[in-house]
Parts: sequence; structure tokens; C-alpha cells
Amino acid sequence: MAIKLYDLVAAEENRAFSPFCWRIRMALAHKNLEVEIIPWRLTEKEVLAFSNQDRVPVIVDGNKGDKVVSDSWKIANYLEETYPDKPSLFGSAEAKAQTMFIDSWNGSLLGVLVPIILYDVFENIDPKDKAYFRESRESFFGKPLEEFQDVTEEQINNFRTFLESLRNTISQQPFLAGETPNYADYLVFSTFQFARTMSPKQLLETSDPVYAWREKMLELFDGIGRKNLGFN
Ligand SMILES: N[C@@H](CCC(=O)N[C@@H](CS)C(=O)NCC(=O)O)C(=O)O
Repeated sequence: MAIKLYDLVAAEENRAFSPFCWRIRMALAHKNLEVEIIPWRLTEKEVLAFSNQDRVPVIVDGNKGDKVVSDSWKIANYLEETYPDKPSLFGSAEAKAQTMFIDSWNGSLLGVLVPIILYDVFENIDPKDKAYFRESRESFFGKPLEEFQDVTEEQINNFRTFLESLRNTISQQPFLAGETPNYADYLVFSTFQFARTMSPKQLLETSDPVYAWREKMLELFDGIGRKNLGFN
């Protein structure tokens, strides 16, 4: 049976843009589990009521009596524990512990990225989500969305500089996880997929090793990343 994944989409159903959902889409593909994507928009809170919280990703595992799990890290751990015979998402308990650090570093990367693409996200989300997006994000950042419209060269350079440890690592091995990708790669890729999906800005130079790594990530699992609508 399939695992249902509630996945945040923009105006078009094949423009899925949540970084938290993308890491789970990649994790499900890595484990070769059948998935049914349920497109979800920010204002459809009532649709998630069954999960007792209001954010995606949420999975409903049809193989396990419709077990409901929310929160990307909890879902990754659930999949790893529930499907031990499928390819491992972490490789070992030690690697899983270190992946928590990558999750946290990736959270900081998202913090650098979001102000750069926030206005583009606003422009591309479903029209019915715009008022909620404006209100929630303006309240979070304490300023109007319009103040994110003009992005400076310095912000882009800061983003590229922030990538240095990722760049160093993937210059010496094909993936963050080594010879083959795992959840560490999916975590960081999800941030780039968020940017690619919602923003026309060229954040990476094509000569950047991070660009080459992102290209490889886009091709994985029959190109699920590339098939999703995106700008670059
Ligand atoms: N810690 C959660 C974060 C999930 C999250 O923030 N999801 C966003 C989508 S990217 C969401 O559902 N936002 C709903 C909202 O903004 O109202 C996880 O790792 O899954």
C-alpha cells in the first residue's frame, strides 16, 4: 500500500516547494516506498486536523494501519525504524547522530536563504494563500514583505560564502554521505530545491561544485527533483 504524503504546493500542483517535504519525498524514494502525494496549500489547515498539528510534511502510512507521523525529522526516523530492510537513510547510528548536525547547519542555511527569496515565494504561491502568507511572514519578520523585494549582491555573496563547508566536502567526494547519497544529502538538497522551485534568482554559479552536486541530486530517482516545476 502507498504512504500518503501531504506536500505543500504553489499555484500549480507540480510546483511543490517545501524544503521540509522535499527531504521526505527523497527519503521515501530512497527507501523505494510507494507514495501518494496529496497536494496541500497553506490555508487548508482543516485538512491536517487529523494530525493534531498544522504543518507539513505529514505522512499516513497505509502499510501500517494508517499510522500518522508529522515533522520531517520524526518521519525520517519513523521510516528508518519501520522499514529496516529497505536502504538505510543514515547508514549507521553514529552517522544518524552526525546528520542531526547537518540538519541544524541546513536550518542556518535556510535562515540565510529565506530573506533572499521571500518575495519570490510570495509571488509564486497559490493566490488563495497570499493574504495568510503576508500576515504570517510579516508578523514573523516584523516588517512588510515589500522590504524583501530588493536583494543585494552582498546577500547573494553571503549565501555563497555560507556554502563553503558544503563545497569543500562535495569537492572531495560525490555526495555529502560519501559515494552514494543519503538523508544528509536530501536535507541540504531540499533547501536548494525550495529556492529553485520558487525563485528565478541564479544563486549558484554554474562553475560552483555545489551546482554540479545539485545537478546530480536533481537526477536521482528518475529525476523527481527535476520534474517538479522550477526556475533553474
Ligand atoms: N519542524 C517541521 C517544520 C515544518 C514546517 O514548518 N512546514 C511548513 C512548510 S515549509 C508549514 O507547514 N508551514 C505552515 C504555515 O506556515 O502555516 C518539520 O521539520 O517538518
